[in-house]
Amino acid sequence: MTKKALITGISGQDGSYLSEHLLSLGYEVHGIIRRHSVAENQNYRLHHLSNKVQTHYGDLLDVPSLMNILTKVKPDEIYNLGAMSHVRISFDIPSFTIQTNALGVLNLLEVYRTVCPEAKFYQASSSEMFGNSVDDDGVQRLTTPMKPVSPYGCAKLLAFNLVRHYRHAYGLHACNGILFNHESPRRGSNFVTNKVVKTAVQIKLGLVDKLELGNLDSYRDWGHSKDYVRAMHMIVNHHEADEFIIATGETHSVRNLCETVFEKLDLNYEDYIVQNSKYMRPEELKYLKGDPLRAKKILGWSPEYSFETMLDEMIEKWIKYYNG
Ligand code: NAP
Ligand code: G4F
Repeated sequence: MTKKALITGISGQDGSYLSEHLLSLGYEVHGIIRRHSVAENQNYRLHHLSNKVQTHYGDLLDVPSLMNILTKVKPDEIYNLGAMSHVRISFDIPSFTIQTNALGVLNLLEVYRTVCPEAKFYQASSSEMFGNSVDDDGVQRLTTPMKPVSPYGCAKLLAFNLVRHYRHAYGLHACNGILFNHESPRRGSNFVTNKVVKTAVQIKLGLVDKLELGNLDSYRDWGHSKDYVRAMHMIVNHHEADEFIIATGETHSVRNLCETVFEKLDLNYEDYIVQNSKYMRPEELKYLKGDPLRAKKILGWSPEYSFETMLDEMIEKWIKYYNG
């Protein structure tokens, strides 16, 4: 029988790649989208899938919409990717962030356990939950203490614990994937990788002459979204509900990201970067490097993209875009 998946946040970066992946596996794919005043923005990452996925208006903060959609769809698998996903902006809209990223998850868990408790559930947990905790060997793993340093991280940690609690208390197949940063040509252009790539291409083409950034000395473990959505499906379909870290095990500074991208375009990043305090955070997460060993051993997951091939794909996208 055809399996049904329901994705919250289907219009986001991961939602669009996950839809493609599940369709390729023969799933019937449903997704929740929110109403936008510009109708085209509701599902612009899904235009190429418009006849293949079924979308429903809803919101994690609107319990009746969740109740209606889950009752109608009766999914076999639920992927909760919906969130206010920008860490710096979470300092500007902390209340909305906590409501969506934590209470929204509680809303969905309650409706899930009432309407379709036999379904499997995936929660998009985040390496931002670790804050500035690092093990002595310089990596974060499942046992590393979680001490978030942003409203976003605090909300994700509450949601992570709620998912754990619902699994234990109600016997639900509810899983957490703790995913480190992952990027792609579909990444929002106000996240640092896509901002650097887009602006470097604009500089190369003579469209702008500088790149304004915040902290250049933080480190991130950057993978590709396409690889990470494969992991989501593997986590949900593991025989027991569990928690996994998905990361590359490699870390780069924002400065090194800039150096690499500008070099690929035969430019020197030092000639163009201007620091602007507007892009700094009240508290910064300084260093991320995840340990993916457990996911590799137990799930058989491994990434196909490298840091370099991911950036090449993103550069190619912006060059094509500006060349019409
Ligand atoms: P994204 O591109 O920002 O997508 C977020 C999605 O959530 C969008 O479809 C957005 O809809 C939707 N959304 C926002 N508020 C909502 C609400 N109240 N109700 C329902 N949907 C709502 O993020 P992403 O990069 O794909 O990330 C997917 C998930 O993984 C997020 O939960 C994120 O926090 C988490 N995560 C991401 C990373 C990463 O590096 N990408 C790492 C770890 C965890 P609109 O388009 O209408 O705003
Ligand atoms: O690209 P970022 O905004 O990603 P951040 O904050 O690490 O969050 C992303 O990854 C999390 C997983 O760890 C996800 F949960 C979350 O949803 C999101 O996808 O910033 C990366 C680094 C930070 O240290 C930031 O301070 O880049 C630094 N940075 C420097 N200048 C900047 C800028 N970040 C942004 N967005 N814009 C800048 O101008």
